[in-house]
Amino acid sequence: MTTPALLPLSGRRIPPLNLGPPSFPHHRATLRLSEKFILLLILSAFITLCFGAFFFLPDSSKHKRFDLGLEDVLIPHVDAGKGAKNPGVFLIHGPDEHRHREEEERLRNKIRADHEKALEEAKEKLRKSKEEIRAEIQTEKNKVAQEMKIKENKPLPPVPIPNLVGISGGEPEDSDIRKKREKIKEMMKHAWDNYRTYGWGHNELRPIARKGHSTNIFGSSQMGATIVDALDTLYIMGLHDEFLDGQRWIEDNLDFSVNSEVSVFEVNIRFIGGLLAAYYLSGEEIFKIKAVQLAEKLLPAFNTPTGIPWAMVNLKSGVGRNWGWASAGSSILAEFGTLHMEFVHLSYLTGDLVYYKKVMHIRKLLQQMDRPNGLYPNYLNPRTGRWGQYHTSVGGLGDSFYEYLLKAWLMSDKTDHEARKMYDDAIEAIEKHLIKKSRGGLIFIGEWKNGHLEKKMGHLACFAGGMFALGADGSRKDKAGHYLELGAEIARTCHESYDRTALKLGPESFKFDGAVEAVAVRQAEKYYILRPEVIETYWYLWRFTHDPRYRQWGWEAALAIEKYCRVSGGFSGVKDVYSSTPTHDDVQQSFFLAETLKYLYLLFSGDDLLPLDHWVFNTEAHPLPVLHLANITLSGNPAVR
Ligand code: DMJ
Repeated sequence: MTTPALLPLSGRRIPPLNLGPPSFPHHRATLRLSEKFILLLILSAFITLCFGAFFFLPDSSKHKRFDLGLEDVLIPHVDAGKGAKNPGVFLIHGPDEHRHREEEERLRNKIRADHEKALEEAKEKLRKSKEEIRAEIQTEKNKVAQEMKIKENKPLPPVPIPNLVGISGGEPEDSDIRKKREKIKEMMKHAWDNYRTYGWGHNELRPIARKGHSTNIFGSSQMGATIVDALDTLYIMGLHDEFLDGQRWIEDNLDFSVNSEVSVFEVNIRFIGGLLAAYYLSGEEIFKIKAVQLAEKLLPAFNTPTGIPWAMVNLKSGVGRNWGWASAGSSILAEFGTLHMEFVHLSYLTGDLVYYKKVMHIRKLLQQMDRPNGLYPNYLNPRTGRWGQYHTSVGGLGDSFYEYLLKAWLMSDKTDHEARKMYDDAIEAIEKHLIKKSRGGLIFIGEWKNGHLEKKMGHLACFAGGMFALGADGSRKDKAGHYLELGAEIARTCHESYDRTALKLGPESFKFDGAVEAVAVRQAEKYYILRPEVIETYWYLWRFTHDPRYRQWGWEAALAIEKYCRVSGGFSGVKDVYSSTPTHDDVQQSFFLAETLKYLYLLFSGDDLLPLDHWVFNTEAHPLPVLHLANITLSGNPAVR
C-alpha cells in the first residue's frame, strides 16, 4: 500500500512514504495516521489560503454580508434594544463606521499573517525528511496514547462495597502455631524477593537459572503474572512494602494493549481474580480499573456461534481459537465454566451487565444440554454447541467448573439457587459414577471415559475434598454430614498420595490398580510442581472441623517443600517425588505464591482472617467478598427475577 499522490503545493511532489508492510495491523495504523497527518496539513493550508483570499476579492454583496456577519459578533450596538426583531443584526452609524473599518483592517492583517504562517509551516513540513516526519507522527501518536491512558484510568462509578470482614489479623494464640505461620511468611518472602531480584516483570521465575520464565498461557508478553497473582497473599501476610512495590509495577507497566494470545481462563483466574481481590483488600482503584481493562480485552473471545468462548484470545486483535489438542476443536469445561465469579464481580463493580450476561448465557446453554449419565463431558464445541469426547473428570479439564457452581451460590449470599441445583445434580452424578473405594479402603475420584471408569486421580482433583466440605452446608436432603465426611476421605486419600513418596510430596497423578494404591506408575506422572490442591483441602477441612490432623498434614507438606523445593534463588518444582535426590524443574509457578503459600498461611491463622461466610475464594485462591445480590438488580439473576 502506498500513500496517495499529494497536491503539488511547492512544485514538488511528495514521494509516497514507505512505512512498512501493510499486512500487520500495527503498520496499517501507522500508515493511516501519517496519511491523515499530511492530508490534514495540506487541507489546513488550503482552507487558510481560501479564507485569506476571500478578503482580497473586490467589493461585492458577499463582502457586505460578511461585514455584517463580523459586526454581529464584534460590534454590538446600543440601538439593538429589546424591541429589535433580530437582535443579531446591527446598524452602523458615524463614528462606529470608522471603528468598524479599523477593526476590519486589523482582522485582515491578522488573517494575512496567519495565512502566511500556515503556508510557511506547511512548506517547512514538506522540506522535512521522511524520518523527521515519522518522528513527529510518533510524537503525536504518543500524545494521543497518553491522553487515552489518562481517559482509560478514569475512576469507575462508585458502588457500595460489600462488608469487608477480616482482611487482616488471624494471629494465632498458640506460640507453636504462630511460629509455623511466621515460617510460611518467611517462605513467601523468599519466593517474592527472588522473583523481585531475578524475574521482575516476567510472568514467572526460573529460580536456578535466576531469570524470568513464561508459558504460552500468558502469551508472548511480560505481564508480571507473579506480581498480580501474589498481591493478595502479600497483603494478608502484612508484607505491605512488597505489596506497594507490586502495585507500582502494575500502575506503570501492566498493559493489555499487546499483540499477545493468552488463555482466557488463566488470565481470568489469575489476573482478573488477583486484581479484584487486591482491589477489595486495599481499596486501591487502580486494581479495579486494570481488571476492567483486561476484561474488555477478553470479551471478543465470546464471539462464537454459540457464545461459548474460545480458549485463547489475542488481546490486540480479539481473534480467538481453541487449543489444538482439545477434542474436535472444543472449548474446555473447566475453562469456559470458570469465569462466573469474576464476571459477576465485574458487572457489580462497573454497573455494566455485559459480563454477567456472558456467563449466564453459558449457564443457560449448559442447562439445556443432554448429559450422558447426568455427567458433564469436558469438551464442548463452540461452533456446533455439541459435546466432544465423553470424558468427565473432577481433576484437570473439569475441576473448577463444579467449584464455580457451588461458589456462585455462596457468592450470591446463597440466593443463586439455580447454581446450587446444578452443583447438587452434578455432584450426585459424580458420586454415582466416579467416586469409588479402593481395595485398601481409600476413597478416590476416577475419570469417566466413554462409559469406562479409569481408576486414576490427579493432584488437581484433590481440591474436591475442600469443595465437598464447603458445599456440605445447604446440601440436598440434609446430607451435610455425608459431604463433610466425603471431603475428609478425599483429604485422607490425597495425604496418602504424599505420604507414599520419598519426598512426602504428591505426584501429579496416582493410580488405584490392584496392589497399586495412591501411587504414580508412569514416570511422566511423578512430578510435583508446587501445586496447592492438597493443602487447599486441608485448610477447608481445618476450618470446618478443627481436627488437628489437617494442621499436622499441612505442616508436613510445608517442611517437604522447604526441604526439597527451596533453592537459593526461590522455590522449584521437582521431577520425581519417588526419588530421594530431587531433580528440579527450575520453575517457580505463580500459583505457588497465590495459592500454596496462602492456604498454608491461612491453615496456621485464626478463622477470623478471611472468614468463609464473608469471602469466597476463586479457583486461584483470590478472595472475593460475598455479594448481597438480592438487593442488586442484575437482570436474569434468580435472586431478583
Ligand atoms: C491453579 O492455577 C488453579 O487452582 C486452577 O484452578 C488449576 N490449578 C492450578 C494450580 O494447580
